[in-house]
Amino acid sequence: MNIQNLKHSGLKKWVEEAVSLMTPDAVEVCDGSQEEYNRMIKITIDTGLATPLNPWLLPGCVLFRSDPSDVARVEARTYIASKSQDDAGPTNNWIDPDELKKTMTELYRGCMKGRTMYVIPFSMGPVGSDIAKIGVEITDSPYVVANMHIMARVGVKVLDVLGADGFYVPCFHSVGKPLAAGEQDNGAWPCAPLDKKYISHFPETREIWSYGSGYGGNALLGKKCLALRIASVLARDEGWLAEHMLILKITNPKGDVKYITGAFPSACGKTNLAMLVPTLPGWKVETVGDDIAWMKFGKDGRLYAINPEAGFFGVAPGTNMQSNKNAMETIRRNTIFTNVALTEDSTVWWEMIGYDAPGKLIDWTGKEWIQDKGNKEQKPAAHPNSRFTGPAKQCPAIAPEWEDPKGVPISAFLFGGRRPKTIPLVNEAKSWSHGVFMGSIVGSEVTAAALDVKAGTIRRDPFAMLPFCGYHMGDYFKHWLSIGAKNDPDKLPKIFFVNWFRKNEAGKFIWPGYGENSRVLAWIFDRCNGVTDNAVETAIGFLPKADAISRPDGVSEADMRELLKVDIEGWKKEIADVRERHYPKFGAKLPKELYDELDAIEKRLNA
Ligand code: SAT
Ligand code: MN
Repeated sequence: MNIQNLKHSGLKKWVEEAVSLMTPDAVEVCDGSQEEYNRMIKITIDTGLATPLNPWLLPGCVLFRSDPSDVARVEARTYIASKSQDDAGPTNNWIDPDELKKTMTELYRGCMKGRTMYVIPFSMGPVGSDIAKIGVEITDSPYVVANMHIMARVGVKVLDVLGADGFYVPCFHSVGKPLAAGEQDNGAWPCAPLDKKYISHFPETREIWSYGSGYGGNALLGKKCLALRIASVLARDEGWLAEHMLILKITNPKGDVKYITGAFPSACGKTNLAMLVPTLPGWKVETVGDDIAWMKFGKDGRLYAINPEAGFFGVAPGTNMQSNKNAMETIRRNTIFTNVALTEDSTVWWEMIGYDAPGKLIDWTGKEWIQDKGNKEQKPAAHPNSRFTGPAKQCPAIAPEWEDPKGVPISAFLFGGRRPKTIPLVNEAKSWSHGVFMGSIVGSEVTAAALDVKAGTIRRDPFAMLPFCGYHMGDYFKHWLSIGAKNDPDKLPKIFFVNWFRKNEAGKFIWPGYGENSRVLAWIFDRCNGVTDNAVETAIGFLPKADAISRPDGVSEADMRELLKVDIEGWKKEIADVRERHYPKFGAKLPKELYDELDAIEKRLNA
């Protein structure tokens, strides 16, 4: 489609201005068709960026290898450019919006020379849903177009809903590598050096400007940039929630259904939990979303969630038939792999895929790689942040309701992190504000010392939103508290803290995790279903009674007692850590109610 087809005069003008600034060789408005997807893939194969995979074993799949400098989100180059720095808060990078736009306009000038500009109209959420939002991404990367086809709903159907004057979030993206006359990428992943990369958000004007990276959340602007950073601002202003949460559907043996959302920092198995295969007989878990939840109150006073995405952008290493059978089956066809290893028969391999490397591989840097299990220093064949982009509709466990425009009614929020000590297997908040307190202290213990932290400290990532909140985190906590104050407490979801990662003295995990987590979900389900005799009230919240959670193989009665006890000394340290090292990071905007919760727990622990 060409620009003349655009009926929305504001959109047309915006695209025309972008064309004169970025001077592409051609412009194309994406229609979202299969033909278009196939053409994007063909272009990337022809320019040497993509490798087609074995059509019998992985039909419709391709592999990309990015530049070694462009393998993850770049938080240090991600900006919240609100008018006032105080609105971005102390945990976001900030540049004055006028200054940032000036700098980036110069970078954008002529940046698409030698390339085609693609204009991608996309809907985050089912097209036409009241909870959904529309964005339009301008990009010079066919890899981005193909990924957006999978991760969002794109094309003509979105333009139809947008109409002549609908609201959309304008998103600029360029890889930042113009081509000279006759020059081609020739297999070299295009991107700009780190100090030229910018992932910028303008919350007041609801705009996203990204430059210099072609990878993941830096470039697929519907995901973290729109669905979290910009949407969190919209949600604050409009009284809803845009959260970094999975959404799952759970059915008990009687056929009763509940929906649960959950926030976990990275590397806690969020995608695995969303696609869990229960070991508990008669229970069923289905997937609505694995990464983001948008939630609004319905007329009945309940909170309804949609998954704004249409695909999974999941971490490959560690994904296998035991950790996540449903993900493995989702990505057998029509999937884009990025930075995994290539086998001799043109399939894919990664660390902890469940079997040894079959022969000689090409690693993610494009070099020959032969597995040497004796060599502990051997570099991995797949990049640790290598990814699959797979259509959600291909997931065998996808819930039939996953595209319901009304969303699904939420009964519980889960928060959790990797905590070898102190935090019990599961713990229900006493109240909404106690639950917000729990969300605000989420974190994982640092296992290997990093530059800025020593091993054993807790790296806290409140609500798993620290890198994704488009405004001051103190105001974000306040927004969560106000949701509780404004709505019927009996209709609000209950809030739970879970921890699958407790270790014993010998450093071994006490709880087996994965499908066995269904035992904990069953207790949570019952709590939401009005069961009251399965819990005891303690200083830190409601804990399961000794036999309220059935024990999986290998977990003794003593283990269970350990998993469910109130570790008074551990909690006192936790409280001190939050008081001294965590809450002060948010400055004067940290709501007093959260300090009140801290005081109240401390008092109960000392009683
Ligand atoms: O690259 S993404 O931001 O989409 C995924 C992630 O880093 O969490
Ligand atoms: Mn995520």
